[in-house]
Amino acid sequence: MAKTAELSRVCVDGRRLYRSLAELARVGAYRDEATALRGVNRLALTEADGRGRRLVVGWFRRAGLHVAVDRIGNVYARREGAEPALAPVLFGSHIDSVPTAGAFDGCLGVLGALEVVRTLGENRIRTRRPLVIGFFTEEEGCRFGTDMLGSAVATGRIPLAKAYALRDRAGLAVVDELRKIGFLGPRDVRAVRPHAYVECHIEQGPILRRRGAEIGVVSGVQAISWREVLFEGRAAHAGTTPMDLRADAGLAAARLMVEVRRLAESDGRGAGLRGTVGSLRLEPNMVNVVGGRATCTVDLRHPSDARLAGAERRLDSFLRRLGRQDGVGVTWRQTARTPYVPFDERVQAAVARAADRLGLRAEAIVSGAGHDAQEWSRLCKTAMIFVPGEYDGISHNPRELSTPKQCADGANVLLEVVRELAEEP
Ligand code: HGY
Ligand code: MN
Ligand code: MN
Repeated sequence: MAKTAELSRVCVDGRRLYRSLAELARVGAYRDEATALRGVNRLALTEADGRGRRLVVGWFRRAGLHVAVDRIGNVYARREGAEPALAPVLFGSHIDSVPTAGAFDGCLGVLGALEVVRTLGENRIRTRRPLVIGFFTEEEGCRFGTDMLGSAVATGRIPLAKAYALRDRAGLAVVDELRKIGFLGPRDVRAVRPHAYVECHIEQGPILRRRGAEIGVVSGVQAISWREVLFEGRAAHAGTTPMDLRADAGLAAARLMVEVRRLAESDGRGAGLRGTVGSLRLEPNMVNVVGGRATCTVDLRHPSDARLAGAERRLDSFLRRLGRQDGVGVTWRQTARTPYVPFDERVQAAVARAADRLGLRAEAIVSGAGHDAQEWSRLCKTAMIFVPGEYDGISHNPRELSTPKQCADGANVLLEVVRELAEEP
């Protein structure tokens, strides 16, 4: 791999990067009652996501990039290389968000990439390979039920037709929502075959900050399992129905929530099993009616595929027992499932070297969160750059915060790694 030590050293404009993060965070901004902070809600393919997309596409065009949109709404912005026929270096992330987001999740990777391109342009640096910035549809997965959707379609894990048919809780389909915001693009979803992929992202956890590390060299992404569980009991009068005559779907859901926590805690502390029941809908959800139906989601994660599979089996048998115990119907379906994904050693080494050249303390880390990078690693050599966050790296919460230095450090490492990859034959 060509060493950028021979290449002229340039650095990003950290203030401009931070300003662009703040400006994008104003799209979909809301006042968060729980934290009294300004949060971000740009759920995938909503009107706010459409506005955020248009803002960033405008910045891509003003930076001289050629923008293309594919049929699942992924956006690619190309900077030509000295040898246009060579496969490009792809770098980016996502700008869709959970409903209680901060300003950095995903956006740092996309706007950090834009900052890299702006910096190369200002310094009249032409890379050998073309560079392509990407942002991908529905990375979060929380509106249409499966994560990294756009990247999974672009890399062949999820068929386009299946993605189009996914519906949100209101029954709105992906394809219609893409059309509604004007991002049902013409480009074939498999058109981009990168030479390599790099993603800069906030860690979204406490590890780097607690260890005093400035850069995370991400070795891989832990395995993820999402399922939706439906409990079907019997709605009944809260006052007249004796306790032994109830088929209470809400009670069953509560027992599931406690069991998921018990499963995770019994797996031992540290990098073990993580289990979350993040969404729970009770019907008819009325003060004087026993819950007739309860729909909830279970998110299980583990760095070990075998240990995650074991946890899934234990959960399956618990659900079967629960149905008999509470006299409710129990059905469930898998909505997302990805194995542990290791990243490419060579690209990880380039991240570590770049951090070293920049005098930044780097540590190896496994990602607890899912990322677009894990999908692109199916097609090309891939790795990620993490930056630490304040307040124990809290994320999916408006309190999410990485400092201007932390963001600039990540973007400078991204600049170094992308240049190195882009000089490869
Ligand atoms: O759920 C995740 O790990 C990511 O935020 N999509
Ligand atoms: Mn993210
Ligand atoms: Mn996220």
